This record gives sequence, structure tokens and C-alpha cells, in this order.
Amino acid sequence: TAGKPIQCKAMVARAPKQPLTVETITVNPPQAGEVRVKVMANALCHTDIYTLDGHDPEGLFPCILGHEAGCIVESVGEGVTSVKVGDKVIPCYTPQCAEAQCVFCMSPKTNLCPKIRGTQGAGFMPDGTSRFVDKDGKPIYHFMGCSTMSEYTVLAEISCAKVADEAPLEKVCLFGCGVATGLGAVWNTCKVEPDSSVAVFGLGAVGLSVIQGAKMAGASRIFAVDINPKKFDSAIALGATDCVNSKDYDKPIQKVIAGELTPWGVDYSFDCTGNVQVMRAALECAHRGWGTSCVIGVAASGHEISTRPFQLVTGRVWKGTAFGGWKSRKDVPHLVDRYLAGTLPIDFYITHQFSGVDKTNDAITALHSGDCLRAVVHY
Ligand code: NAD
Ligand code: AHE
Ligand code: ZN
Repeated sequence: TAGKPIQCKAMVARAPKQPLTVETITVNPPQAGEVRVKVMANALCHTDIYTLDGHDPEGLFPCILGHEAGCIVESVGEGVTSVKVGDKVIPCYTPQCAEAQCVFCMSPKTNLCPKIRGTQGAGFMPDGTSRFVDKDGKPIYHFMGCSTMSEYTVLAEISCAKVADEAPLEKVCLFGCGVATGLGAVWNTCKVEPDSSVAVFGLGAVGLSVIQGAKMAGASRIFAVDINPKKFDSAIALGATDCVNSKDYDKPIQKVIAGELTPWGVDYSFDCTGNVQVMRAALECAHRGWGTSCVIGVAASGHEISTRPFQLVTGRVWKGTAFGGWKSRKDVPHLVDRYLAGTLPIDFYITHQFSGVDKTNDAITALHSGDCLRAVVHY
């Protein structure tokens, strides 16, 4: 198949808020610096739904969503040297060009390589064109540099994390986004220390992986906050010490955490909801003098955060994370190795499984059910 167009099934997001349509599309061969992969498994992340629901200011239609996947290299374009046919790869929406002149890749302070961010946000491959063609010959936009809701997709080489041959792709796909992000927010972005107190807002896979990471970092008190009490059992299982349902209180939840449940607030807090009011609460429950609050959730178009500057004057720090700060191609393979060694279990995040890319709408329905953490679709 190398060098030739491939016809395959894909789920196309034709318009906001509409179910995805199952279509036979053409996936053109990888160009220079690109890799065509067979997608083996794709997990849904809340961000896919956010874009499908029309909340993403960068959202483009028609597009192929999906960015949390495990794949096998089918063919490579000119000049590709870091992966070969048959390799297992995890697509990474935050690439790593690793070039000496990339000040981002060269800095230990960030993972935000901007090399292909412009074209990626515009729904194209780095040369400004799409590899996807629909049955009428019209192009379909790419999404987050991944577009894994298709049996085949094309990635930039710098977006491919090559992982161990023995890695079960239907599990380690979770390291392509949500679980890696939560762990990295704790370990890389905030560097939570032993004995810290932590508050986590929103107990989806991202928030629960923050809890898992905080427990592994030795946090001694972990507040798990949600408005859906069905989430609390998993939070406790992962190491939460206190479960807080914001709906049980008639005052702002930040005043409950800082003032009632603790005297001055928590050392670290994390927003894993994307709700800007929750982001404010997370900041304001951080400890006077030093508490750090990390925004992980992605807010809808037009939504902005606010707080009294006094909150920062009195020592709170507001920060955020993209993909948990992981330098994707270097770090994702290590997360996979830790999973294989049994020291970083993630199977319990997979609450729902489906077979066939055309079952993706069912997976979306499951994700909306309220007791789904990750729904994995096996292709
Ligand atoms: P999810 O929908 O599975 O989980 C969100 C949780 O928040 C749910 O349990 C929900 O009940 C809870 N929630 C909703 N409103 C709340 C409120 N007012 N107070 C407390 N809890 C509330 O989503 P997910 O897949 O875990 O993703 C979480 C967020 O992280 C999303 O916004 C997603 O887009 C974002 N995200 C960001 C990154 C990044 O790199 N920054 C990576 C992955 C996901
Ligand atoms: N397109 C949105 C921003 C979306 C966003 O913030 N995405 C996160 C990853 S979410 C993964 O589930 C991120 O890492 N962003 C960094 C980047 O470069 O996109 C908007 O507001 O325009
Ligand atoms: Zn995601």
C-alpha cells in the first residue's frame, strides 16, 4: 500500500452538534516528513466532544476528530528516519521537533514545540494541505495533528512517539492525552512534593490521573471535588482522602476548602473541568502565601477567567499545562515502559470498550453517561 492512496472507514464530523457520519474516505500517502499509520485503538477525550459541540474557537468542519490513540506505522514519507513500517506509535498533539534552533524544545521549562502549531490549528498537515478526501473529492480537515477517528491517518514524524513493540495499544493509547496530562500536571508542571495537600476539581480521567499522580508523589491530603457523586469511589481507590460534592454546600466551594476543611487552603489545586467558575474556585482555595493552582480544563470559546488580583498579591500562583508538560516523543515511551513494568497501572480508566471505528458514536453516548472515564474503540 506504500505510496498509494488508501480507502478506509472514518468518522467524519460534518457539522457542530451532529452525530459523526461513517464514511469511506481516501487517505493519501504521507509526504516528506510524514507518517501514515493504521489506527488500532482510539479513546475518547472530553476535548473531542468539546470541539464536536462547537465550543472550540479553532474548530473546523468537516473534520476527523480523535487524538488519544495507539497506531502502527503503515508507510513513511521521504526523509523519515525515526520510525519505520510496523513500529507502534502514539500520536502526540504536542510535537517535539527537537531541533537545536527550537528554543522551546531546547528549554527544560516547556513542551510547547511550535514547529507545526500554525498548520495544525488550521486543520492541515505542515505543508498546508489535507491528506483526507471524501467520496465527492472534497478535502476533510485534520484535527490536533492526529485525526485518529479513522482506520488510517497521517501524522507529522515529529508528532509520533515510538513505543515498545510489546505495548498493548488498546491500553497505552491513554498516554496520548488524558492520563498523561493529569500525571504530568502533578509531576512536571507543579512538581508536587511529599506531604503536600492537593484539591482536584473534576473527576474524569484527567482529574483522577491527577489524584493518581499526587498519591504517587506522596501528597498526604487529597480533596476530590465533583458535582457527580458517582465519581467518588474511583477517587478514593486512587488515593483521595476527602470527597467533596460542591452541591452539598450553600457557600462557594473555595470557602469550604480554605476555611472549613483546611485553615488556609491547599498547597496545589487543579481544574479538570474546563469551567471558568471552577478555575476561579480552584485558584481561591490555594494556600495563602504559596498555593499553586493549575488550569488543565479547556474552556469554551469566549469564556474568560477572573479573580481579585489580591489573590495573587497574597501569594497564590495561577498556572496551566498542555499535555502535562511532557516532551512528547522523549517522554511518552517512558510512560509506556513504566506501564509495562507494572509500576504505572492505567487499565481501570477504561470503563467502556467498543469494536469498530463505526461504533464511535456509541462511545460518545457512553462518555455522556456520567459513569464513563475512558471509552476505547478498537478498530
Ligand atoms: P470529563 O468530562 O470526563 O470529566 C470532567 C469532570 O468534571 C466530570 O466528572 C464532571 O462531573 C466534573 N464537573 C463538571 N462540572 C463540575 C463542577 N462545576 N465542579 C466540579 N466538577 C465538575 O473530562 P476529561 O476527559 O477528564 O477532561 C477534563 C478537562 O480537561 C476537559 O476540559 C478537557 O478538555 C481537558 N483536557 C485538557 C488537557 C490539557 O492538555 N490541558 C488534556 C486533556 C484534557
Ligand atoms: N483549540 C482551543 C484550545 C484547546 C486546548 O487548549 N487544547 C489543549 C489540549 S486538550 C487535549 O485534550 C492544549 O494542550 N493546547 C495547547 C495547544 O497548542 O493547542 C482554543 O482555545 O483555541
Ligand atoms: Zn485530550
